[in-house]
Amino acid sequence: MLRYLSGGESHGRCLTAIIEGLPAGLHLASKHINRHLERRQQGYGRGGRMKLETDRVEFLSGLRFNRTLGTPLTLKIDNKDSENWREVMSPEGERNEDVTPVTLPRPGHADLAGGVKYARQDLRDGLERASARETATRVAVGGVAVRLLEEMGIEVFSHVISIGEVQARLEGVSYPVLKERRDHSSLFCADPAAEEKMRLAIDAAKNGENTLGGVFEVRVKGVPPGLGSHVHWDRKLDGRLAGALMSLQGIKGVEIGMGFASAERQGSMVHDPINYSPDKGIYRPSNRAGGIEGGVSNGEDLILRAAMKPIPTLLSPLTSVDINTLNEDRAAVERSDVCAVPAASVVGEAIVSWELAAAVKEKFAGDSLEEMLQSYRFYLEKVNKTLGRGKENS
Ligand code: EPS
Repeated sequence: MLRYLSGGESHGRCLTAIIEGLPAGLHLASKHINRHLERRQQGYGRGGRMKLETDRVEFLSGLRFNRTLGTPLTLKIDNKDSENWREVMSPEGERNEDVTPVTLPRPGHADLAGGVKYARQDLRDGLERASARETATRVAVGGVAVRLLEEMGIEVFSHVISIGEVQARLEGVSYPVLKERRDHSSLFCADPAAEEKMRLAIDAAKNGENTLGGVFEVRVKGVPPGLGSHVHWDRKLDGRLAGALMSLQGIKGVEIGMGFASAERQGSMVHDPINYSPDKGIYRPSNRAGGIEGGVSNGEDLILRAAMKPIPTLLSPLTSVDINTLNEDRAAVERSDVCAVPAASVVGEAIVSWELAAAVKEKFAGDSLEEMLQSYRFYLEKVNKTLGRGKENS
């Protein structure tokens, strides 16, 4: 079983994660993680915090000469900004009188619900952990998962498809072009014309002291059929991926393949026919299902989309209530981002990578990478035979 726990507050000293269940012998270096961490810090519309941080991973256990040991892998990312928050976030000692408590919860953030649940008088006790700073850990952990998936030829890719009301038009854009354009876009959006309009929309939101959400898409290539299972609810791959994406800060909706649009059409316009040709074997001429049927990957690309609400911290705040005085007032203002959809797309990629790596580990269990790969190849041979592909069929 592949699992992890993470710790860390937004303005505490550092973020940490411990991953358990990685196979031994996986090649891993900080550069494999830092490339994703760097991307997560980018994106037009982010606030001042990202100028202070340079997220880099440090391995504290589980790795020896760039090979995993099969022991718990401990990761650490420093919060550079913590230097400016020593007094406020000190783990020990007496609280300084100058440290003003946060008592005006921001609508849309975890401030009020978290404060009530954990019985905190200073809402900072909860908001520090609810902050999207935590997503740096998810990206680091996802980067490790990406290394495992790469060994199996599985590639995870994400891009932004809308910001506010501006939608990217991507009909007919091939996958290599999509990747190329995404990598050259300040919003990780593969439609340059839409990107221009999205930037203007972000500027307008900023000028109006407002924020903007949007939608990102995650695609996965090279997924073998058979990840997840139809036999029990908590093993269904779509349920696990959707649940994991929903757990990302700000996400209010997830769809797979045709998603919500499939509810408006008749069955023949929704399901993907099953075809056969001697050269391809059994194949699917379309992929409206987004690569998952019955909770099991069907060998097609996975296609998932997640909708992010606008950031709850507003420079012109909504009405709130002071939890001490019960007087209505404007919500607290914290330094924040105007739009973090591009960053969320990088986190979404990491989240999907992690869930897939966990599913891969379950299906091709092994204590060493070699053992896992052996099981993987054996299984693929069987699959190809069943689907009438390759020599076995001639
Ligand atoms: C966040 C508020 C901002 C964001 C932060 C998420 O942080 P700060 O309060 O320090 O300005 O920048 O995101 C990150 C720190 C990050 O690394 O993504 C929030 O309240 O959720």
